[in-house]
Amino acid sequence: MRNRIVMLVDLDYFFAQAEETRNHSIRDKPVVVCVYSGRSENSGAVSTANYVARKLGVKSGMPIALAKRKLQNVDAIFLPVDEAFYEGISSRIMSILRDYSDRFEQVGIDEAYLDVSQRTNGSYEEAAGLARRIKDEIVKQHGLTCSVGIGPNKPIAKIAADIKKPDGLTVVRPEQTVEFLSPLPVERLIGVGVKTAEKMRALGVATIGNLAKRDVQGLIDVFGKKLGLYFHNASNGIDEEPVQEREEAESISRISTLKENTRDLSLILEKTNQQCEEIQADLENSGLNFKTVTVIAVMEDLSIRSRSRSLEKNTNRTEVLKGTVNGLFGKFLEEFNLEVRRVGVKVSGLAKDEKSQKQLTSFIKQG
Ligand code: DCP
Ligand code: CA
Ligand code: CA
Repeated sequence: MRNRIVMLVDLDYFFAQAEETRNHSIRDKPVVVCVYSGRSENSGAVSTANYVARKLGVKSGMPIALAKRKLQNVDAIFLPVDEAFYEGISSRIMSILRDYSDRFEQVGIDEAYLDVSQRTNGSYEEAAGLARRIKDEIVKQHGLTCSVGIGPNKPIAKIAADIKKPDGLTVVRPEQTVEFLSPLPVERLIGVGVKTAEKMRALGVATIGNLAKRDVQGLIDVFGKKLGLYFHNASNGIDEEPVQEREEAESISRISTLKENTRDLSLILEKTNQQCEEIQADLENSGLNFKTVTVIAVMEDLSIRSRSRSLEKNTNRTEVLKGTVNGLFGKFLEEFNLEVRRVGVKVSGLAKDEKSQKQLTSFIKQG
């Protein structure tokens, strides 16, 4: 049987690196991307930070105030998250990755598994070359680095990608898996959290190698059948989960902050029209159309409001989307008396576009 080869591609310090691409001058400074809760100036949490900031002790999930203390004597850049901007980059990179894979599975905004067994003919050598080409293309097209792990299955590819960051490329051949996994702490395995790790440590199991040497029945006695078996297999580098396309997105949305709070419909529509066009591009790329349109607004007092309208039948026409959004926001402003701070558009009730379906069938028939 041919080698199975799975690749995990994960973008480095994604939100912060995305910010660096639109403002090169912040590159060498600590960059911290924040989710501001809006309650007071520094309330909220760090979403992510570049490696300059990480060296100074800043981490994802940390309170913004703490990050500011860690960086108080340096020229650091604090920015609010801009999901729409990152989503846009992400979807363009994902479509590059999809083109490089036999089978593709996106698992987060900045990472995906690629099954490349077929196109590399089971050669790890070729897979490494392919990974280098992918890395080059993402740098060339988007100016972003990523870290790649290559292995015989998903968990090994994932652990391999995490081992060397940023801009890493780690290849673990089937015959190297035991040697690769053995010295790593058990927490590296998916499903081993702090509590389980403690329990394992109490049994004298600290590394994946220790775990692999345990008798399966002993593990089943302690953790139950399902988990015991899983730990046994995982620590021995065994995993059969296929790389599988996820279900279609149930909705596509964009949200962003207005330059200033406003009740001016034309200013709002300027932003939402842009969002509608981005959504339309996503729909087009995935051959989908929509039935329901939702407008979302974060008001000046940070309350969130939304209004929806469902159409008679599915469509993917931008004019219909823009028109519906226009109508909904017009009514919306009559209904609420506050100024609007952030606006968003969401389409749902997604279905495969018949036209693209037909094209696909006729394409198959011809082929
Ligand atoms: N993210 C977040 N809050 C967290 C973790 C992550 O908002 N607690 C967001 C910001 C990250 C993005 O998700 O940029 C991707 O998460 P990763 O865990 O892949 O982390 P990064 O890409 O930031 O860093 P790394 O270079 O370690 O992959
Ligand atoms: Ca990442
Ligand atoms: Ca990630």
